[in-house]
Amino acid sequence: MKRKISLLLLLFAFIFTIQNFAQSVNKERIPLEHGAHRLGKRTDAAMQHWRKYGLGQFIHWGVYAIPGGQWDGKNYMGAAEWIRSWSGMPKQDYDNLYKQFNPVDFDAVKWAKQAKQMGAKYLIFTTKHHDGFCMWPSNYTDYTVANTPYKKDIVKALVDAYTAEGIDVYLYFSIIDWNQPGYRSVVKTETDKAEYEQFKQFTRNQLIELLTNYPQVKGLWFDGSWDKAWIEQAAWVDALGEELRSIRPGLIIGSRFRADDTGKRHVDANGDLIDDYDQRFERNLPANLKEVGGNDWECVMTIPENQWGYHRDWSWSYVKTSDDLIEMMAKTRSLDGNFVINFGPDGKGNIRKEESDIAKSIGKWLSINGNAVYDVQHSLLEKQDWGYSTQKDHKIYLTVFNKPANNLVRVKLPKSKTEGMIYVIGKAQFLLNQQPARIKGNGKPATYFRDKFGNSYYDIILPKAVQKCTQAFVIELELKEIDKKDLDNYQQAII
Ligand code: H76
Repeated sequence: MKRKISLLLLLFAFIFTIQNFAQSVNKERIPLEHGAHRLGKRTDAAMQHWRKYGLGQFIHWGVYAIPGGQWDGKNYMGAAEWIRSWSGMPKQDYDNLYKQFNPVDFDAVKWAKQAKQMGAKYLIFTTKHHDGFCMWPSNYTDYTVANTPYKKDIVKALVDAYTAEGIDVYLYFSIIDWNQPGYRSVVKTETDKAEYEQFKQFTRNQLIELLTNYPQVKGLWFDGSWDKAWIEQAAWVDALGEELRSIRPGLIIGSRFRADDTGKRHVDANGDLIDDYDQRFERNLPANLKEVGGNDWECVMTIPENQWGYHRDWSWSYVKTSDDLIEMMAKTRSLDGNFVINFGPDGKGNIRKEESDIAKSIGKWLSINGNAVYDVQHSLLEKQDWGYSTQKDHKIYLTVFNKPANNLVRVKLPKSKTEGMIYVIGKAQFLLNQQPARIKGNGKPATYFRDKFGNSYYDIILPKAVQKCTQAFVIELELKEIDKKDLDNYQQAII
């Protein structure tokens, strides 16, 4: 008996040691001074607010809107806001374009009202793209809107107009600056080093200037931060980030600002997200929640394939429809991200018709189905063929993008984690016209059935009005957890 006990003890000790060993291997982390400074999501009010947005508007506007992807009779197929760098485009011509910048049709209030009507809850605006042209009168360079025929501060006009509409403003800022003599993509020589130091100070000055000039701004959206020269400055950039956050408590900065000590971007060498939300999903959506990795994230999307600034010619790539964008927005929300649609106004300050039409039609859709998009999270339901689902408290929203040919939406319910309990649908209605859904059971007047594998489903027959729907529609459900043995009573009760 004694021997048995001591053998057992020995066995336990052995298991314990192995477990400890495995844990310490798992836990072994690369020590980083400039990696993620927090594990998991930010929990403060500013970030909780960010998480509710659902839909944002991006605006790319600068002197590149004047050529609009074309110069001297030539059509440049690359991104219009990059035209200065495309071979064939004379740099000198580009660098003088600002002398013509005079967007006489620009009306910040009109843009803000349109964004509001579309249902956007935040704006990201290009204060400075890679060309270095500043849409605000910066004290640190002459290459700004102040020295154009237009003269006026565009950033201020937009911050004020959007804020007045209740739309939060984030400032896009490119680290790359082709107009600054000190800018380098790589620092090789001592001269480079000295010049780059100047550039770093210039960048810091401009960022502090932006936060000082526009106190309403909620965050900074960085781009062009992939250069080796910038990545090598990880420690300095990290300190700058802290400084910016101290100027504006609650400031939101995505994963594109800084690299970690080892040069890794977005996620650090330990796999943890750098800063407040994942900015990798540009023009691409994650496939599932696993890819999201439990982080906040955002997808910025162009309407044509890859045009951000105004391009006169949209004929050569697929141009997304409002339905395409609604599907992406629904998918994004079902995976806990924010979806942002880009607009590229022309050189006069007009938003093109294709974009205005999209804004209108998304706005119309959201005015009915907004509950499925704003202030929601991914739902308890697994991904199903008819579309995407989101959840707020006990309400689940099904955005049916693929209307079944048999007009029957089959909803597979999650399994209850509590022994003896099952999920049933307490209430179901279409947001479309607030009609209660007719729910069909298994040939008898019931709402629910189980297959032989123990999966539970509801079959929702689409009413005539919904059958005619040519766009995605939303069904709102309320799930209930009930005792399995009460199912029969319950079915009778809700018919
Ligand atoms: C590459 C690149 C840039 N990042 C996008 C958000 C656009 O600004 C594009 O020019």
